[in-house]
Amino acid sequence: MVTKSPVLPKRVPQVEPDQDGSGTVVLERRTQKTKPPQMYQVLMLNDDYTPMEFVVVVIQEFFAKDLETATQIMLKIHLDGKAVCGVYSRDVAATKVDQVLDAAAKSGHPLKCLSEPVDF
Ligand code: TYC
Repeated sequence: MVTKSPVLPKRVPQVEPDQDGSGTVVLERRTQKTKPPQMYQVLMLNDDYTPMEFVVVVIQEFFAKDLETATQIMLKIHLDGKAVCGVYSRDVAATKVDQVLDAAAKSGHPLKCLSEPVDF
């Protein structure tokens, strides 16, 4: 007669093999092995020369914000000296900084932007 082996859950519980031949197995709940990736915030800095309208357009264009949100961020930069425009993975954050600095340089504005690890 052909007997089917029972279908057991594959992953839960985790059963460690009987390593020392004692017949004892360890039921173990594994802790998470992978950490979430470090994220980077893109900050824009205030200056006395870049027009407010230009900053609002840049924030809308490169950080996908609507007009009202972009205006609020621009005003925060103007009043506090800096503000976070968005939080991204390292490469995306670096690209955003390049895009902003490029657009500012092409328009002749001294607008500055940088990225730093979150919890810096
Ligand atoms: N302070 C600028 C002005 O009064 C406006 C400004 C806002 C500049 C934000 C840069 O990141 C900036 N024209």
